[in-house]
Amino acid sequence: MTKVRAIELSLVGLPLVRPFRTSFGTSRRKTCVLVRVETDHAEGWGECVADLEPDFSPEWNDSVWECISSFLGPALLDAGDLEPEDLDVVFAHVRGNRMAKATLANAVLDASLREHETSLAAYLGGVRDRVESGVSVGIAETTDALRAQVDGYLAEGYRRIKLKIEPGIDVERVVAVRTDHPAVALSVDANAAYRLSDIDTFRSLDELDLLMVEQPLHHEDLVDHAALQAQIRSPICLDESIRSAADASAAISLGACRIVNIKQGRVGGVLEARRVHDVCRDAGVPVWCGGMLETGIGRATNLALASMPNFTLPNDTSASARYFPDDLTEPFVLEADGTMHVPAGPGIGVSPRPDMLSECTIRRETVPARKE
Ligand code: OSB
Ligand code: MG
Repeated sequence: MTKVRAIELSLVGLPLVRPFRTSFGTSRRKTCVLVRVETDHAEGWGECVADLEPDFSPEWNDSVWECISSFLGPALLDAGDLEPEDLDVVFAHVRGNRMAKATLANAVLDASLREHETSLAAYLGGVRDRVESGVSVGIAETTDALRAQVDGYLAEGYRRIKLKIEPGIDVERVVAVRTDHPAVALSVDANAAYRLSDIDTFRSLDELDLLMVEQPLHHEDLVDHAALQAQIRSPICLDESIRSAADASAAISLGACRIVNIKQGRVGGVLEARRVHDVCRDAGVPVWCGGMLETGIGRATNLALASMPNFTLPNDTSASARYFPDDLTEPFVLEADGTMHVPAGPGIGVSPRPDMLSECTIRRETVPARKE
């Protein structure tokens, strides 16, 4: 049993090595909420995957902050002794807000595992100590700029290239990269920017031997994804559409996807991510671990998750240097064979470097206990 006696929220900001452009916007800086919980015997860390605006998901940094500070945090402080697995019940009175729930739930799990001197990967039943890593490449200014970036990442050893696309900046770019690298594992991610009526674009992409087409259509439209999947050979992978194990199960039954991108933050934390993993495994659907440009805290969590058996495709778990001039934790590095080590220490196995944390902190608050 673990009892959380204090919860501290921080908003942190880190410069990115280069702007990251997707179909929904351009990110120049990473700004996220970090949670630190304190128990009698340990501390635990959670990093939120939300960003400044509700563009990728309905949540954003300020909504996460408010949700934890006003609802989830006080409920957790009131709950007394608990197991991390009990948090679903503690948080059940708050609907949605999965990214906020994930942040706090992951921090509690981290603290509990540190108390038990168990690594997150071991707790999850991880089967590998290194995970295959790919890289997600933002929409570049020009095709030549994109080709140069891809060449650089492949030279570093990344095992899969994922190109962000949007209507009008798609087929020509993907053809260019495919022509440069006929055998590389290549995928595209549309972040929900297309419609079923864009079928001609998908037919062209279908000729390029893609590993998958990620989230081509609207995030709430599983039926249209099923209709598209019936018309193309490339497997559809869902990201935004999958908010829970129930969503994964529905999407698979409908034939809306053949691959699932698991982001633990998007589905409410590591424990729900494990349930998504299990649903997909039982249905014979491979999964991989997505990323949200996390700092080392979120990356450590993701690497542990990706050590589970059904994570059989390269993950968006790239090295610290791909994202930040200076990471919040000790930097994560890519091995020459395109893998990354899964942290083996207790909990997520890493903590923020105190100097970096104070340098990056924009705002901090201690969550008050609920008023009587
Ligand atoms: O759709 O996978 C996505 C980053 C921010 C928001 C959405 C996505 C992404 C990425 C980055 O693709 C993957 C990474 O963290 O390396
Ligand atoms: Mg995606």
